[in-house]
Amino acid sequence: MANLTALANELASGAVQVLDLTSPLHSETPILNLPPEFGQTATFKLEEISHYDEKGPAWYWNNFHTGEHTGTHFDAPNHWITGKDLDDVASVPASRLIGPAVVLDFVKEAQANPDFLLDVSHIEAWEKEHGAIPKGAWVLFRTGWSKFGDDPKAFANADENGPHTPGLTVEAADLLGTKRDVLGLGVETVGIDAGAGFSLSVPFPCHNMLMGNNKYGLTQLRNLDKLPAQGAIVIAAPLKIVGGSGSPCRVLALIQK
Ligand code: 23J
Ligand code: MN
Repeated sequence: MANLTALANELASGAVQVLDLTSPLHSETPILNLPPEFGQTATFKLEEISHYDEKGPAWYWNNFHTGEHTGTHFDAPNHWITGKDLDDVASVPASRLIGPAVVLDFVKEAQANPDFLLDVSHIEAWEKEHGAIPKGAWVLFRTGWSKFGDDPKAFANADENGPHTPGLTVEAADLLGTKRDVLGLGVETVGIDAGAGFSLSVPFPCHNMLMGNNKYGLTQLRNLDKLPAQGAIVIAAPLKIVGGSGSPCRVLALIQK
């Protein structure tokens, strides 16, 4: 109780700030493009119902059309075959939507090499410098990729060999999946796996090992540059889609000024 009163006071005074880590959701929001033999996700679309007009003289509202995995979104365990018997997005406990955030800053590496893969040695070196990844943490992989977020072509960074965006090695995905008690992995890119994730020795290792270990993904995050390496609290709020594999998601961070 005392802690929540202190938090309320610090929110009111600005000593604790609320950051929005969410990308705007609109018809140009980048989506994942899989090879053409696979089913494709949908872009976001608004469909107007009425706008203070003959269809509704005092009200404006829309229907919307979107993929579950469009824009800043949450990957639930049942999104991947390895987690097929685990939680759908509606069953994820609310207590597991909020946790301490750690921010692993690999902007320099991703800038030098868009195919940069975070490996176990990087995570261990980060922990040596900043302390252990706490229990129940959101692990946020900062790559600077969000600067391309308003340019779908640059965001996908694809050539004839497919997309080139940073991600994690199989071993690093296994570390987060099985050797750290985390909520999940948050990234700035279109999905939690590298652009070349399909061609790794375990295809899409982050999906495979996080979903398979009842952990979650958060994508297309912004403003990670405004977070400390340790000390922020992150709240993810996916829609409670019954049976859903994920959802567009508002992601907020609390930071101490
Ligand atoms: C389906 C297949 C491959 C991938 C993805 C979805 C995602 O990235 C996603 O949004 O979950 S890599
Ligand atoms: Mn997804």
